[in-house]
Amino acid sequence: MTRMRRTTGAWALAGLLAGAAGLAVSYLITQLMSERLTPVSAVAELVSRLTPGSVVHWAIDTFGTRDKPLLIAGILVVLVGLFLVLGRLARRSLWAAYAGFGLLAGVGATATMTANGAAVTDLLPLAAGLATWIGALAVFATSLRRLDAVPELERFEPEAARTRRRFLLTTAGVAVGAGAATLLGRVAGRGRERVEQARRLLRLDVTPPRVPAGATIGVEGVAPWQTPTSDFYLIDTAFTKPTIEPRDWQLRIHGMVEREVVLTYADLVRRPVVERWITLNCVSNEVGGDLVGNAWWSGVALAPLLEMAGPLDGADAVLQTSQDGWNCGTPLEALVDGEVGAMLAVAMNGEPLPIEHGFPVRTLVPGLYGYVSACKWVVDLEVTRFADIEAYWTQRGWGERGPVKIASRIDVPRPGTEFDAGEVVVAGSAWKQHTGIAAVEIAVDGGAWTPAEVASAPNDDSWVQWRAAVTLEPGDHQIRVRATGKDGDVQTGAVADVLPDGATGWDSVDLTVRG
Ligand SMILES: Nc1nc2c(c(=O)[nH]1)N[C@H]1C(S)=C(S)[C@@H](COP(=O)(O)O)O[C@H]1N2
Ligand SMILES: [Mo]
Repeated sequence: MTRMRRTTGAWALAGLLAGAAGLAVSYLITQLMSERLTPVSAVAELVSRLTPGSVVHWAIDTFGTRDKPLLIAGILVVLVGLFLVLGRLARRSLWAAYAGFGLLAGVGATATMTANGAAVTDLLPLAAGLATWIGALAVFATSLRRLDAVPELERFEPEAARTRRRFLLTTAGVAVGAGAATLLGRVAGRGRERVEQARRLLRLDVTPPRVPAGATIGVEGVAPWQTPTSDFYLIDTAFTKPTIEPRDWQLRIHGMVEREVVLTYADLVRRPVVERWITLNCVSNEVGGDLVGNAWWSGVALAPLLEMAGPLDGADAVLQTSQDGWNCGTPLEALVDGEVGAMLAVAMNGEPLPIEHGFPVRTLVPGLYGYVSACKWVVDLEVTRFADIEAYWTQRGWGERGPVKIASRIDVPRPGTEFDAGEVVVAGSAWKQHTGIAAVEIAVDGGAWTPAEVASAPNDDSWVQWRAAVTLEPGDHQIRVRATGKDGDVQTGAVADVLPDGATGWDSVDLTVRG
């Protein structure tokens, strides 16, 4: 028994060091991938997301706006405690300790995958961290088992001393390794940190968003008319997000043009600012899906820039290329027609673009799906012909031009909601950018279409909210929605998949009225 107790501290230390090594490795990999969140900060975000608003307000009042670092520090303290416990547990059952680390990784994975814009590759740092936890603990356990096996009487024999030395060497090795990974992570993360810094220091001549009166329909549960930046959907193929300092950014406009134009960031923001509410949506958005958002974008009109370059006759496309190599082909006419309002955006909802949304500059073209138009981290515009190019998604079977299709969505009630007999309020959003929504209708149980009330929108490029009240008999019901564009286009009920050029079909909700 005394022999066992002798190494309790050593087992706990092993747990701590294995834990620290795993954290360090996952940190290093997130920095190498220039990810926004480490597994720990993802958990911090999840915790603050799950915390009631009143508690968050209290925390901000009490600790200032730096509640996030505090939360991260708190999580690290909890982790240190758990690592020590898991180390001790490993002596009794190595597998139980592995399971404990697995559980912690599971929490990290949940937090990572529920964060906005999560992709499976975001789990890579976590997987590497878990492998490190298990590997390091296994190495420690082997060496500690040997130490535990030394009989009390032989503690001072040379053999025992050698075993102890081996453990101490392992300890030092893991500690140095963890320290080195952390330092390397800091170095690797410097690029992103510098860009975040530059972004924070930018003073752009843009106005903050003001949601126009009348745009909100006033039904709780409808997606907010202005999508908060932190909830705005994220789609890109970039494994590591480009980190570009404004002073290093350049845009080259070339190809079938009279003269090549090269613009720096300073050149760009010196030009008149244009600002507009624009709803952006993804061609991969399913009927009823949420790959759509509405924001207040500030930037510079694209048409005059292309005019400066002077597109040549015969050109009908612009191949836009991102710093990460992704590209898209956009109809030239949508970019040179000033009325369309295509822009190089530098700010979203009154703040410089977040790195994930394309900092420092991205394109926006009202009326086109993102995959053919909304190039993030844009650095190159080549005026060309569709016949001569194949962009990233067109190579993969998606439509070449990508005009948005009219869509409407039911946000309220949630599917399966039960009501008492009486009036049921149905509400949601509808959009057809650059055309505008003229009407929204609902139909109960396949019956006649009846008009819904449509809120106003400041322009035809942003979505509208709508609501309708219906009185339903007891029983199960299905409500459908369809929209009509200002061009008279009535949303079709024909069901089409998102591939190759956007889903069609009516969104519906099933609900029950109690008798
Ligand atoms: N560089 C780059 N830009 C990109 C993409 C991409 O993969 N890489 N995806 C496009 C797609 S498919 C969409 S829907 C929008 C999404 O923009 P968001 O992530 O800011 O919402 O960006 C577009 N711009
Ligand atoms: Mo997309």
